[in-house]
Amino acid sequence: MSPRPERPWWKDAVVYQIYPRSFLDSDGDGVGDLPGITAKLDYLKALGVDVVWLSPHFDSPNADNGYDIRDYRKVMEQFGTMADFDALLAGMTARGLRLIIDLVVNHSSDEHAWFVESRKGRDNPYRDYYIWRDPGPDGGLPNNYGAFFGGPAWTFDQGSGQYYLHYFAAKQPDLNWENPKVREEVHDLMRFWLDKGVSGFRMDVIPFISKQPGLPDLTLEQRRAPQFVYAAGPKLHDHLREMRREVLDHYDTLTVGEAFGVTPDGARDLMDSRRGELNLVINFDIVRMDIDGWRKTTWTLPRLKALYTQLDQAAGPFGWNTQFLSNHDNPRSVSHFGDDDPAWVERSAKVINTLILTQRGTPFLYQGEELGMTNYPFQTLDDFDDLEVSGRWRDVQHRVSEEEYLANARAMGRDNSRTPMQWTNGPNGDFTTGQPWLAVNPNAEAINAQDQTARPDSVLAHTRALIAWRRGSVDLREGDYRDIDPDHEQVFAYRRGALLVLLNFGRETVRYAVPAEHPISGLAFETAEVERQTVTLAGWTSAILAVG
Ligand code: TEU
Repeated sequence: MSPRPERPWWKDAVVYQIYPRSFLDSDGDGVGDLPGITAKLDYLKALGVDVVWLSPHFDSPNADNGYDIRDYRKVMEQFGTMADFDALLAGMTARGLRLIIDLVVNHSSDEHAWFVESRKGRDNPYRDYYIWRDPGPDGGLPNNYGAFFGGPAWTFDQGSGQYYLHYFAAKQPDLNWENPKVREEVHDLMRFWLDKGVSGFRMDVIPFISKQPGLPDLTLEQRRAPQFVYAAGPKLHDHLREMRREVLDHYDTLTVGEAFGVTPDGARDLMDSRRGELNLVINFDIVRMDIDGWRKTTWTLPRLKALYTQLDQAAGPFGWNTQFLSNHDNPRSVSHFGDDDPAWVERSAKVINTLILTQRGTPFLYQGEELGMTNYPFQTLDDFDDLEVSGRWRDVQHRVSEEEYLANARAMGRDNSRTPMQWTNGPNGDFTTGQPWLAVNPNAEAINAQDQTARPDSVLAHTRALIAWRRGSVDLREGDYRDIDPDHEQVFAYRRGALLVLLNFGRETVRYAVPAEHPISGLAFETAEVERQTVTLAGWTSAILAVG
C-alpha cells in the first residue's frame, strides 16, 4: 500500500461485497449469518481483499432483505447477535481487513419505532420524521410518483387520513431529511457503529435523501426514469457536507454512495475531494447500460468501452471511480458481460475479473465473482423471491406476456446474484445443512470454492494472483487510463501507465496487432503468444504487457 500521506488508503484497496443472507449459514436455518462470515475470514484474506462491504445486517422484517431497517442498532436475529458482530469485526481487524457497513437512511422499515409513532397521528412528535401529505385535490394521490417496486410511491393511512411517501416498497417509508432531528438521529447511529470500529459506509440510494420542493408531478418522460428527479433534490450536497462535518471528519473512513439516478457529471461533484461530501460513488451507467425499465436490451463492446472512458474522464483529478460489474441488485457479471456457457465460463470469468481489477479506480468484487458464479436457471416467476420481480409484474401484466416478462427477469433479476455461495460440490453447495432460503444454483457441482482452491488454473487462483500482482503494480493502482482501440468489436485494449491490457471478449482467437506507438517490451502478467507487435489472444483470454 502506498505510504504517501496524500493518497488515501481506499484508493489502493480491493473491496469485497458480502450479502450476508447468502454467504454461509452456520446454524442450519437456511439463511447465512455473521458466524458464517467469521468462519470464512481466512478465505477472504487468502483472496487478498482489503475491505469488506457488508450488506445490511440490522434488525429487519425483511420485506427487502434487510434494506428495510426496523432497528439500526440491533443485529438481525437470523444473522446472529451483537456479540457475533463484535467477533466478526475483531476477526477482521486481527487479519488487517476493514469493514464498511450499509447505511440505509433514505427510508426505514414501516416497523421502525419512529414510523410506528409517526403514523399514530398528525400531532405525534415523530410525525415529521416521515413525509406525509394530504390527498390530492381529486381526493387521490398527492402526486404521480411511482415506486421502484411497483405501484404508486404513496400509501394511504386510514387512521390519520394522509398518505406517506415511499420511493421503494410501502414497507419502506422515506425519512424526512428536512427535519433536523432525523439528521441528528442518523449522525448518532453512524457514530454508534464507527465507535465500534467499522471503517465507513456504503450509503444506500443516498442521492434520494433530499426531496424536490413541493413534490411536483413528474412529466411523462421523467416517469420512465424517475431516479434522475429523485436524485436531484436541492439539499443533497448540504446534507452530505453536514454529515461529513458532524461525523465522518472525526474518524478515518471510506464512504461510498450508491449514485442511482446520478449522471457521470453529477457523480463528479459527489466525490470531488475538495467538496467534502463522499469518497466514492457506485455508478449505474455500466451495469444498467442495457436496461430499459424491466426490459433487457443489448450491449456492444464499443459502447461499453465508451462508458469506461466517459466515467474515467468524468472522475477528473479530484474524483476516483469504483470498478464493479455486479452486486446484489444486478445479474452475475459473467452472465451479463461474459459467456456463461459451461465450456467458456471459466475463461470468460477470468477476463471479466481482469477487467474489474485493471481499470483505474477502486475495484469492488461481489461474493462468488471470484469463482465465476453465474445467473440461475429460473423456470417460473414463482422461483423468484425478490419483491421487485413480483411488484413490477403487477404493474405490467395487463400489457406484457408472462413469457416475455420471465425472459427479462431471468436475464436481469436481482435474485441471480442472491443465490447462495457455492462452497463445495456437496448438497446445497455446503452453504447450509438446512433448506436454503433461495435455491442454490445446480452448477455448484462444477463451480465451487473447494474445487477452485485446489486448482491452479481456476478463476479463484487467477483472481487471487491478479489482486496480489496489482498490489505491487503502481501502474495498475495509479497509472493513467487510455483506451487505444475504442472501435474494435472483440478486443478491449487499454493502457494503464506503462502497461497495456488486452482482453478478448469472444470465443474466436484474435491475432491482435498492437500499434507501433506502444512498443511491447514483454509480458507482465499471464501468458500469451507475442511475436514482435502481434499478440495472439485465444478465445476469452487476456494479457497484460509491458510497453514503452
Ligand atoms: O438499490 C437501489 C436501486 O434503486 C436499484 O439498484 C434497485 O435494485 C432497483 O433495481 C431499482 O429499480 C438499493 C439497494 O441496493 C437495493 O437492494 C434496495 O432494494 C434499494 O436500494 C432499496 O433500499
